[in-house]
Amino acid sequence: MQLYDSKLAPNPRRVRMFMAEKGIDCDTVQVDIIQGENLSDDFLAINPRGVLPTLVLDDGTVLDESVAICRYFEELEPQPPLMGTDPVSKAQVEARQRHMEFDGLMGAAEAFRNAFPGFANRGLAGNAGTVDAVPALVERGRNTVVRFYERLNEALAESEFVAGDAFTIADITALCTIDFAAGAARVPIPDGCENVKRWHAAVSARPSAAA
Ligand SMILES: N[C@@H](CCC(=O)N[C@@H](CS)C(=O)NCC(=O)O)C(=O)O
Repeated sequence: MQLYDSKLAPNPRRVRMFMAEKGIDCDTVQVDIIQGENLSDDFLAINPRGVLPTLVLDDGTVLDESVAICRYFEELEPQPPLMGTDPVSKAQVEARQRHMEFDGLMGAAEAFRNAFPGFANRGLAGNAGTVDAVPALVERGRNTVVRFYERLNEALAESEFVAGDAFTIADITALCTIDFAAGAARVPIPDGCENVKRWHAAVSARPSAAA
């Protein structure tokens, strides 16, 4: 099993963190997105979509999409459960994980992608052809992230973790989103979002956060 990974990117980090929580290890291959290695013929022969993370199983099966890869690991190694434990909690975790992606990660990606000079003609991730960046999307993406922080702050007033009282994949997506938003997209956790700050400190202290 081999994980095609990219150290600085948020989606591969989600999978690394998920694996670390479960104590799963595998060979990794670093692919430099900034230099466009993900668009090389060699990588497109593995994943024609040109995105990371990409997991290649021993029988040659190729899995992409972070959550699909996590689902595979959840089935392979159910403990500790990170995607819910019964019909209701599984649905709730999935909903919260999607909220973190749509409310936060997409806005942060939009803000970063459309501002970063190296992506001036790579406005969409992966093998999407030549797509110009749209500068107006930087502001829109940043505003989306601010709304995400505010909503998350309200949710974390009610529960210890993003999807309730257990640490799940929704926390992993939220942490990777926030660290990417605060760093690459330059939208740190605003003052006033004290619940988010408390949660962020706690989740960042988990050993898996260093994965
Ligand atoms: N929905 C996909 C998104 C994958 C994705 O966009 N990954 C980014 C890295 S965070 C990527 O490969 N970018 C390549 C590029 O920017 O060309 C997933 O969750 O795996």
